[in-house]
Amino acid sequence: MGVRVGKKSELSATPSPHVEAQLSELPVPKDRLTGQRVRLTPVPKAKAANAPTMDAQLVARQGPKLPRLEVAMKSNEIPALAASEVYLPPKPILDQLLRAKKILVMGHVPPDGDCVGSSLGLARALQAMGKTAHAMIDDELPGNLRGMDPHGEVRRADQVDQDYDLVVLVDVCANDRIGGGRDALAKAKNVVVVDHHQDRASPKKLGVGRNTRIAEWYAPSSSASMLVASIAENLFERSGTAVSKDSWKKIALPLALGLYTDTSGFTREGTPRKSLGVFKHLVNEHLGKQTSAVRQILRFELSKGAKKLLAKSESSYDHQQDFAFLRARRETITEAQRLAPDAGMNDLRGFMLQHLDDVVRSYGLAVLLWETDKGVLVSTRSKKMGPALELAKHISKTLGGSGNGHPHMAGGYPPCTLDQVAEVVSAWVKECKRSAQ
Ligand SMILES: [Mn+2]
Repeated sequence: MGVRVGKKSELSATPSPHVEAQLSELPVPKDRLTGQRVRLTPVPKAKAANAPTMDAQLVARQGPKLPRLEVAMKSNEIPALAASEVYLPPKPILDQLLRAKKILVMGHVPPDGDCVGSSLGLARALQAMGKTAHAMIDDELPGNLRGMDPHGEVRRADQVDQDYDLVVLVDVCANDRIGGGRDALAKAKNVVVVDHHQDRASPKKLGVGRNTRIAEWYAPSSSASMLVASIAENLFERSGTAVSKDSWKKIALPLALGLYTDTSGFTREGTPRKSLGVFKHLVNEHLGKQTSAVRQILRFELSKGAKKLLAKSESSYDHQQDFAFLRARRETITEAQRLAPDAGMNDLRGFMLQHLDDVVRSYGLAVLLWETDKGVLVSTRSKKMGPALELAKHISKTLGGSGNGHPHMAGGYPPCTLDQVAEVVSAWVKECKRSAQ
């Protein structure tokens, strides 16, 4: 069902879906949650060589750390690469996109840079081919992503038309993660899914009938934007579309930002060199070689009062358990909103997510609980591959809601109270700690 096509080294440089699945199913071994402690304990070389851990294998496959972005852009160490040199999209995907005249491209909620980048990038690429195409994300964009859509091109579910002949899902493959977009998806006769997460699409998960034609492209990539970049290049070539400099600029900018955000600016452990190469190509070829101007688009500042209040949200930083736990209750969030009237809910949450990404560098596992009136948005991060996804899946298994993501960065949305989720999380961490002893 999942068509996996890819060229050369990007695929071999990233964990195969098989390996990822194995990782997420593994019980949490001794060193998973206590990365720091394990590093303090020297492992005899011979033993390490004989029995490398799954993590060690992954890191070995992914190669050494990437150079800093500024350095990489100037040096020849990382060659610029067209995305189509790295990935070849499956023919059924390109065929459907070439055939369709009116297309809706959807990303997930809450949105991240990659889903904004890939949906906007693909919609604009299709427009450049003379098609009618709309990007849709059924949520407000957080402050740091608003600059990606200055003219409000990205539609909400109640702004889409009724007569698309193709619906494309990017960076997501389930109808419980697209908000009100599920109605338009249910009506679709043709569906294309472009995703780099582990889950695969099915008629049931998409909420479509058996007669709906589904073409799926799953590829283990650092971002969906990178896959869309390859799709755009291939579509233009196959259709013989001459794309103006200005159009390419509008297409390349969201894609470059999608790549940038999904890899935390190419600092995330295991980010393949090819990802940076593709970013370099987009920026050098289409964006006037202006890396800093590209990154500038993501700048956003919360009011000091709101920052302070959110910083005061319940949090514990436990070095012994190697665990940072952040909890934002509805009351705290409402007060922060009052202090920062210009900021949206996703801005406030985005601020906490940034903090989460920061603390996971010092703690093996970091979790944010964000209480809403419908449930609790859970975000998990782990230094190593595995725990973040294992915990997200454990929460959804115990409390409901979809739990999914990457081995080091996952989330869920169980329909219950913050205290209920907090209890499950604490118990899981304690259990991991206990079984590690
Ligand atoms: Mn993504």
